[in-house]
Formats: sequence, C-alpha cells, structure tokens
Amino acid sequence: MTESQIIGAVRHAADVVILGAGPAGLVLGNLLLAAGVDCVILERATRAQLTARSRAGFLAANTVRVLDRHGLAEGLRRHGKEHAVCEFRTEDGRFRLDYGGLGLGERHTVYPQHLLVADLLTHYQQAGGQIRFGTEAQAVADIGTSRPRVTVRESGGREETWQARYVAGCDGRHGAARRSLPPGSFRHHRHDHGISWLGLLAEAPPSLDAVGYAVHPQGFAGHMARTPSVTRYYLQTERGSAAEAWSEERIWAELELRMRATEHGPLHRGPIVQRAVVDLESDVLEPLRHGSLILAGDAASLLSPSAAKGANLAVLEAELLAEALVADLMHGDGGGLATYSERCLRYIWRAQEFSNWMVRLLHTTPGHDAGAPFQDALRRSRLDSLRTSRSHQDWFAEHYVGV
Ligand code: RFL
Repeated sequence: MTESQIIGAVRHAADVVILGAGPAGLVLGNLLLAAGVDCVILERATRAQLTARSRAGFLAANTVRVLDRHGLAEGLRRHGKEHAVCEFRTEDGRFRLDYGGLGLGERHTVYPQHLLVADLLTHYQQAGGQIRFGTEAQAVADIGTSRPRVTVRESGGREETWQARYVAGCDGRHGAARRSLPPGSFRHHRHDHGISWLGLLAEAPPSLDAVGYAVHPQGFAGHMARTPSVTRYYLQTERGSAAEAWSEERIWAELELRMRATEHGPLHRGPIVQRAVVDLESDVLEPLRHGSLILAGDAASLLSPSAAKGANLAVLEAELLAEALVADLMHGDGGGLATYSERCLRYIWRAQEFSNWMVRLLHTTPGHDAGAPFQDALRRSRLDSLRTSRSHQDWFAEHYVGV
C-alpha cells in the first residue's frame, strides 16, 4: 500500500500548508499571504490556548527588524520595552554588563511571546489568511513528490486530508513534521545538558532593572522582566522533581538565597501564576528540507532556553523560508529552497554554540562528578574574564543579542 492509499481521499488544497501557528508558522503565513501565495495554517490548539501560552519574551534586534520590514511590529513597538543590561551574581561578587553599549550596540525588546502571537494572528486573519484551529496534523506523506499530503484530525475527531505543493513544518519539537521524516534521511544531533529548571511566572513587578543570572552552590537562579507587573524566574532543580513539590514560600526563599537578596536587595514577591519544569536539551535536525516538506523553528532545532534564542531563530528562518517559497512558486526560481537548509543551519549552530556556552557559564557542576572542582574553577575564570575583558564583553554582547 502506498502512503497515498493510507491517507485516503483529498478534501482540501493549498499551495503551502503550514503546520503550527507559533512564531515560525505565523510569520511565514503573513509573508506568504502578503506575496499572494495560496496558503493555510493548521493549528492543533484553539485560538484562546494559543494566545495565552506564555513562553519567550526577549526579542533580538534582528527579530524586530524582520517584523518591522513586513509591517508586523506595531504591537511590540507600542508596548515592548527596550532592554540592554544583564547582571551576574556569583560567589565572587556582582557585576553588570550594559550590552547595549558593547559589541554591535544592539538591544533586546521585551515583549511576551503570547502577545506577539496574538498580533501576528490578528494581522494574518485581517489580511484574509486561512487558519484552522483545533486541527491536529497526524502525518505528512508523499514528501518525495510535488504533491505532498497532510492528514489531520479535527477537534470533533473527523479525519481530513490536505494536499499541497509544499508543507512547512512549523509545529515544534513534537509535531507531525518531524515524525513524518523517512528514517535514515536525516541526522538528529541531540544533547541533554543533564540540568533542569523550574520555570516560573510571578505576578510581581521585576526586582531589578536587568536580566539577573545568579550562580550559587545550591544551583542557578534567573530573573527576567516580562511586563511591569509580571516577572519570569528560573530555579535550577533536581532532574525528575515535580513542579508542584515547591511551595510558594520555598520558591521565594530559594530565589532570595540564590540571588543573594540580603546582599543585593529584596525581591518583589507575588503569586506564582505559572510553573513548569524544563529539562535543558538541545537538538538539530539536518537537513531541514526533505523534498516538499521543509522545517522551521523548534521543529528544525530546539535550543536550551539559557540564551533566549528559540523564538528569534524561528522568525529568522520563517523569513528565509517565505522568500524561498515565493521565489519558487511565483517566479519559478528554486534557488532559495535549494540553499534554505544550509543557510539556516549556519545560524542554528552558532546559536547552539552560544546557548551551550551560557549553560556552562551559569551552572555549577554536580558535586558527585569527579571533575567538578576543575570545571567550577573554569566557570569562575570564564566569569572573571567576562567581568574584566572588554573584548570578551564585546563578543558576549554580539552573540547574546544577535542571531
Ligand atoms: P511553537 O511556538 O512551539 O509553535 C508550534 C505550534 O505548533 C502547534 N502544533 C501543531 N499544530 C498542528 N498539528 C500538530 N501535530 C501540532 N503539533 C504542534 C502547537 O500547538 C504550536 O502552536 O514553535 P515555533 O513557532 O517554532 O517557535 C519556537 C518558540 O516558541 C520557542 O523557541 C521559544 O518559546 C523558546 N523560548 C525563548 N525564545 C526566545 O527567543 N526568547 C526567549 O526569551 C525565550 N524564552 C523559551 C523561553 C521557551 C520556554 N519554554 C517553552 C521552555 C522561555 C521558556 C520557558
């Protein structure tokens, strides 16, 4: 039986079927629509779920430029806040880096991902874009042909089939696009950092005017502003521990200890409104294109959240993919699609390298590891170099804000 027979009769068609309405899928959808390409977005979640999902917040200067270029930056221009300082708190004291004045002189814009997703969605729908919510892609078949098909299950349980010229897999790490790649047709580079974070959202104003990175013998703690009344915190936690095992009192006590609040100032406490354990893992799929199925965003590569790169790469890749698809479908020029994977992988590996460096900068090595004292001495030296060396600071700033 061929793949087509398994899937059954075609019900719908679009030139480009986009799986997933995260930053990657929505930027791609908006750009294709603006260029007159017939496309549809298939999204598993409901609109309400999608626009309530808090995740990223730090948008790189390049991300803002991409969104600006295509008229998609109105919300973040109006409500986002520029940000350019980070503060390290370690056993050797505290230092701040005004990264906006270092390296290429670029800054972040802090704008919560769910607000960006809501803006992109509104823009897409107001421009007449097709999107199906509550529609879960099951599999993509016939990717070796110019008529790939996507089977979907609608929220009522009904199965349908979409036919396309290209399928853009923007459905994240656990999506149907990755599952549909033929075994043996790609390399899956994977790295588990062996570290877990308890990711928290507190209904409390930021406690410092900088991103806070605290390195402590008890483990890492992080502080990142989201809005004037909401702050994201991270606490390194034992692998396998449950988010619910932490009482609010214990969370604040641990944050204050690791961030050395008695020395550097108190934290603004408030109710913890979201919590989830994140295992720090990274992966890259190579190549990103398999015939008529092309990956972008987290579906292409997962980054540990240590350097806040995932959403930024997703936007960059979506722009590259949109340009390549428009050139192919509107002008018969397949050159961009032929080089898409190679071009994205250069950005992806640089972001992976920096994120990996950040993981090693921010975490003490577990005590039971025989090499722990040596690794910890290296980490302290790395932080010292970052505190004192202007060229190291320039390097950091360029990679921290850039993609
Ligand atoms: P998304 O945003 O996960 O969107 C994928 C969409 O696909 C849908 N989906 C499906 N739809 C149809 N059929 C299926 N079979 C489907 N399977 C999934 C999902 O419902 C979803 O709507 O992927 P995309 O577009 O590639 O964007 C990636 C970013 O969301 C991600 O990299 C960032 O959130 C990572 N990240 C951060 N990145 C930054 O650049 N800056 C940050 O400050 C930052 N902070 C973070 C983060 C990730 C975090 N988590 C989730 C660990 C903070 C956290 C806590």
